[in-house]
Amino acid sequence: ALSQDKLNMCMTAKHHKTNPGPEGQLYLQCAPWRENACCTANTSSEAHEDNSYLYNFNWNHCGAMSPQCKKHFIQDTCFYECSPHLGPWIEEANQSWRKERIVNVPLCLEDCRDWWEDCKNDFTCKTNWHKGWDWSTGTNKCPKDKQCRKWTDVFPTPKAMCEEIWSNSYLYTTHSKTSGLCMQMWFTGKNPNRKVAEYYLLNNV
Ligand code: FOL
Repeated sequence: ALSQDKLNMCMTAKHHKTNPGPEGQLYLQCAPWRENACCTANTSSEAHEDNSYLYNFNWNHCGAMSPQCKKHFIQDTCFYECSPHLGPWIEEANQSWRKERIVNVPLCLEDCRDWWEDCKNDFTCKTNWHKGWDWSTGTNKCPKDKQCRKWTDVFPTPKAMCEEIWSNSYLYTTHSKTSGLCMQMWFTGKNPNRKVAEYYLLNNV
């Protein structure tokens, strides 16, 4: 569109709808977005699959990812694909697979900390999961020069993980979910993130 409503829009990316709107049925962890979403029902169910057609991404690249860790990656996928309130953080991306991306979305402390805590006994080989994989088999494998290491060696802190894993999609904050100053990956009921986006839009930060 010529003019965009920054408080209610979808980024131009691989699977996002052109405009947000209601989706009768979003699957499991993506269900909180059903009243207004940038994802389709199909995308929401794929978000729960290993090696889904969304990005053919293999969470189990250093052995099986634990279920408690994987649930956060599923939630991140729902947040990334479904959120209609990311307007203040959408920027141009010169990438083959998307025209736009999100940068420095202020993530609530609990969401980042719980994610890292639930993954800290898992293993990975890379800090940035966007780039540098071996895709020769059709799904991402660790490149030869990157060995699997303990999660905590790759990501010493929640901040390191939340910021580095998706190329600074997220900004680590010490704001809690009740502050109104951070975006929530996990919520139930009415989407609390519109008010947060409104705040950042108004205050230009
Ligand atoms: N979640 C959040 N919060 N932000 C994101 O940006 C995000 N992005 C994805 C999933 N969840 C997200 C998409 N993930 C490749 C790898 C991961 C991926 C999408 C694509 C990929 O094809 N990587 C290639 C380079 C491709 C290129 O940049 O041209 C590689 O070298 O591994």
